[in-house]
Amino acid sequence: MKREISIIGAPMDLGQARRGVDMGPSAIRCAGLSERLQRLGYEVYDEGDIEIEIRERAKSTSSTHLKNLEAVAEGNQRLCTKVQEVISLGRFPLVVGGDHSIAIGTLAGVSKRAENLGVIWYDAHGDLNTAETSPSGNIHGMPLAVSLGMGHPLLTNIGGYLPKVKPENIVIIGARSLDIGEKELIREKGIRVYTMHEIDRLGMTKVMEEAISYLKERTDHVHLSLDLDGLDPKEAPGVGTPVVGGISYRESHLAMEMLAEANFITSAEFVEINPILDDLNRTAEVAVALVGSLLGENLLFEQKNLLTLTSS
Ligand code: NNH
Ligand code: MN
Ligand code: MN
Ligand code: MN
Repeated sequence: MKREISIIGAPMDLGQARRGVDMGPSAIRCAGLSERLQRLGYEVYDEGDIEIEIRERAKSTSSTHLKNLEAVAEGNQRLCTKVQEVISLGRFPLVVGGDHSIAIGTLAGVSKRAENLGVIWYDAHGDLNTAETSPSGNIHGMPLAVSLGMGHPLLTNIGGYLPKVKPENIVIIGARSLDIGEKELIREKGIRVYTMHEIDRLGMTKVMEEAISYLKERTDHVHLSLDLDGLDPKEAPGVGTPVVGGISYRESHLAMEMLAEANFITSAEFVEINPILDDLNRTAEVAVALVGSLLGENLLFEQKNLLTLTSS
């Protein structure tokens, strides 16, 4: 029975334009992440931060409109290696960002052990752009496409293999800002998406029940990639690309609690927390509270067992 968690900070801000998201890992630590998990009974190892090039030295060298391409790729290769190391020790990898481009490295790290990695992408956005469809050249809008094997080879080849995930093993939750090329890709690949419309119509309970049984049927490991902009900006204001009309704080807790009950998440990441844009440290505090729910706070309250977090 494994009850060990490794926190890995990825202070990445090169996948998008706004300053400050590199301070996300620090903000989450300040909000009491380790202590929260220790109180739940886990053995917590803080692995510190992955080395990421500073912005001032990170300009792309090759002829591409993908911003900071090489430095994003290098940081993600390091993250992939770290995640694999943590997994080999039998620990649950909990990656904290940093912008969402770090999902490239996390997924490269976690998908190696899986035949059929499942991914829950909790986000206002699809992050399914490629160099051709990206409106911005920002790599944080691309990690899910990259993980499908679509995109610049410096990114798709991280970890030395591709793809990391199959389209039918992905569930996107909370989408409300999808670019045209992303919508086409979703249709073409048959990716399962619960937009805000479905969350409104079905309710979060039904959405999560469906998502969980869908993934349980077809995957052997499931990664949660949670972009704080999936939540409504009223409740999580410290994000670089807020989109109104998002998932509520309570709905998000419900979603995390249902994942804890299903006991099948084997890795997770919380991204896009930008303390410079925040209202004090509120968004990091929301993230820490959601991590608590994901890792069984409510189960403990109900006197059920701690999650086992078995990794294989
Ligand atoms: N779709 C836009 C882009 O590709 C915005 C992506 N921004 C995000 N994604 N925060 O989660 O640039
Ligand atoms: Mn995202
Ligand atoms: Mn987003
Ligand atoms: Mn396995």
